[in-house]
Amino acid sequence: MPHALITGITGQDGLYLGELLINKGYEVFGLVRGQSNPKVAMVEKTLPGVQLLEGDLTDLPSLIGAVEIAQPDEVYNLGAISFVGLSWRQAELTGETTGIGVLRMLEAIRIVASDEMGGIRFYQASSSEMFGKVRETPQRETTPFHPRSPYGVAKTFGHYITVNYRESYGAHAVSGILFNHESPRRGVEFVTRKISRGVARIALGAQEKIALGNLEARRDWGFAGDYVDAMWRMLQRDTADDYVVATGETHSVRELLDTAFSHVGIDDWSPYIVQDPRFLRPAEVDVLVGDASKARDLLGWRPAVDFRTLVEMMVDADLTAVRSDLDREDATLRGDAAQRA
Ligand code: NAP
Ligand code: G4F
Repeated sequence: MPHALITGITGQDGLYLGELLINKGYEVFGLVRGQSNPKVAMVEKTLPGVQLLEGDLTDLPSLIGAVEIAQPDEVYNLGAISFVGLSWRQAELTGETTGIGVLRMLEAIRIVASDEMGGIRFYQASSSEMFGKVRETPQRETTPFHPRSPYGVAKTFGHYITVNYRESYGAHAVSGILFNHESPRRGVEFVTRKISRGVARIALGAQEKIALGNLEARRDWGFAGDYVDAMWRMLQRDTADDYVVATGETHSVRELLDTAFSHVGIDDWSPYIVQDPRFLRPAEVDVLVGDASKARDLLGWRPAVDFRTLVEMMVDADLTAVRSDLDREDATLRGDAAQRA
């Protein structure tokens, strides 16, 4: 039974990857930070049999301890401060976690593996944010980086230190340059989920408006469940390399609004959207679209879920969740009224 250690197991990708690896027969270990992380129960329910280990990407000894206990064949480094907007407000923490955290994870492997680094395969969750102010379209593995946020800068460090450990120490270290990927498990701070949840609440009468920033930004949005399969495929290759993972299509936030609102029968969404300067960024990534032909040719990877299906899946999941929240609130109100009567 191969062992895998996943940092960021409480996040969107950690959960999908954990499911994929358990289904493939792996023993899965997950790094969880904090002394009482509220997501532990949810992770244990979603990933039966997972073994959770204490650790933090800002604390090297805890990473060494996790690698010693897990004895992993594969390490997937998904942990990060991943919200670009937050990275300007907490730039130092972002650098420590999203950037230097990669170096600490690689060092933990090097120390435990006693310089035989190649024996533990390493996946780094790199990002299309590294392309930033894009130098060519579509973006591919050879496109130069021009990051536009502290997050993008930290990811660029993480990418290059991964390449450097491959070249310096013979680490089997892979960098997956993934474009935006979403799902019903996406955090509510990201634009896709903010919109799918807002649309569901508006359709059910629980909210009046959604406040958004730049509606013209364009992203290459895919489904997270498809993308974790690409991560696993990368680590199965005998040679460590870098791969772009993307759908090859780009859509604006406006198109996202069109698709989400039309799914609940609303054709004109303008009365429901307010533009709020708080959600504009100091420097924007205007357009991203990836060329995943290397992943297609060498990994046999292709996305299965298209943009419309993804958005509709997210709105449907939020309709179900919001309905059940509203039912619970109703039941509580009825219970309170019955007690008063
Ligand atoms: P996510 O849902 O925000 O999950 C981030 C994870 O990082 C959480 O489990 C979080 O733990 C953990 N984390 C944060 N700080 C940590 C620390 N100091 N030590 C250990 N763990 C820490 O992100 P995601 O969407 O699953 O993305 C996974 C990875 O892929 C991230 O590195 C992200 O930057 C990268 N990426 C994502 C996309 C995308 O579109 N989703 C695209 C390219 C790259 P808590 O739950 O305790 O906060
Ligand atoms: O959903 P977002 O916050 O994702 P962003 O910045 O593209 O970052 C995500 O994808 C990266 C891969 O390219 C990952 F590395 C990163 O970890 C994260 O998963 O914003 C998408 C776009 C931006 O241009 C933003 O300005 O949507 C625009 N936007 C407009 N209004 C908004 C909003 N974004 C958010 N979060 N909230 C808004 O109200």
